[in-house]
Amino acid sequence: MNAIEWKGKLSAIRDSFSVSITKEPAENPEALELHFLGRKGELALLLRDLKDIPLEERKPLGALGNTAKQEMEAKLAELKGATGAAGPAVKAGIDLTLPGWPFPKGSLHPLTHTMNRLAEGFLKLGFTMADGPLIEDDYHNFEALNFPPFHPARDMQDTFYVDAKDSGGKSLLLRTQTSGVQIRSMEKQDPPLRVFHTGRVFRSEAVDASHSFAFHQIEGLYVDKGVSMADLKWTVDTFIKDLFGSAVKTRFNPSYFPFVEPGAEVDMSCIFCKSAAGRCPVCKGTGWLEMLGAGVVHPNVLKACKYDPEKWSGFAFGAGIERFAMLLYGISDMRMLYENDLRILKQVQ
Ligand code: 2NM
Repeated sequence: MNAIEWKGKLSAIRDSFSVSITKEPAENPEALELHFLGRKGELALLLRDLKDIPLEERKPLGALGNTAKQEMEAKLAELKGATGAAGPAVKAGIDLTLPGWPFPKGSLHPLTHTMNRLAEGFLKLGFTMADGPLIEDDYHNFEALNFPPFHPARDMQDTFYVDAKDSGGKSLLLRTQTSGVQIRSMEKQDPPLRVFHTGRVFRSEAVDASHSFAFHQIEGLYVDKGVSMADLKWTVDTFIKDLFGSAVKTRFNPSYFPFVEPGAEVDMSCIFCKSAAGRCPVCKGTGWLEMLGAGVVHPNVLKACKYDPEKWSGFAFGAGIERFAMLLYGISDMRMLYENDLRILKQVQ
């Protein structure tokens, strides 16, 4: 082979390479590299043929060969980069240049988590989940619950009244407690009955670290033959131990709610200080946290729902969900639950 023939072969290889790398669909760059630049590739074989060419002509031909090799290497690198970053995958609708795992995903609000956990506890105890309206009439929010008009206990539950033209003369309001759901359950269903409800309630309150004009409650009701305060105590104690651990104790103090008699406030032993003494900021050193209100359903409430109080009896309980959420997730100010600060929300997944 002489120098002219060698140059002709080099240019044929370059042409063939140019055609190969612009083909549609693109050829595999690794296969092209092997074919043209590999140890037994077309260019390597041609460079080996240089040994037959007289020494004085060999040098410039060698330089031409090297330049061709560098150009081909650069083109192949370009092709590899293109298929790697935005090649067929982008055509398929997947952008591989986007950041990968961990992909940011939403999570349930701490209050929703808490409501789910409370619901789980009562579903396990055989209670059924019930639902009802946020805008209630005066009857289901107050009257059926043994709050007659002008009863002083209504003062503690001042609320927002709704001026509705088509309410049929009923006074409508944003419910101050979820008890209306229990009343509606009794209206719909004959005893025995075991229901609970979690949801939002409203009161005309000034907002601070432990008060809000809109908050959440869980309430439950069990009516059957011979249901007593003892059943209430076992149910509440079992529920609290399920949620906070079996080491937690509960205690009942007498209290007043118009819809129960007798009525009680239920405390649980403080889960932060673990003793009655000391300066625990959560229980203020008392060793106890007030968690629920409860009692044996007042005969007037049963009568309002056409349940015969001589035949049936029941217990009911109610609690603020924010309190549970704050204790379960270590949140010290209730407002943190409403401000939608992702730094707070993301801590509960
Ligand atoms: C509480 C405390 C005590 C309660 C009573 C009823 C009903 F409808 F059966 F009468 N529902 N919820 C109740 C009882 C609620 O919340 C502090």
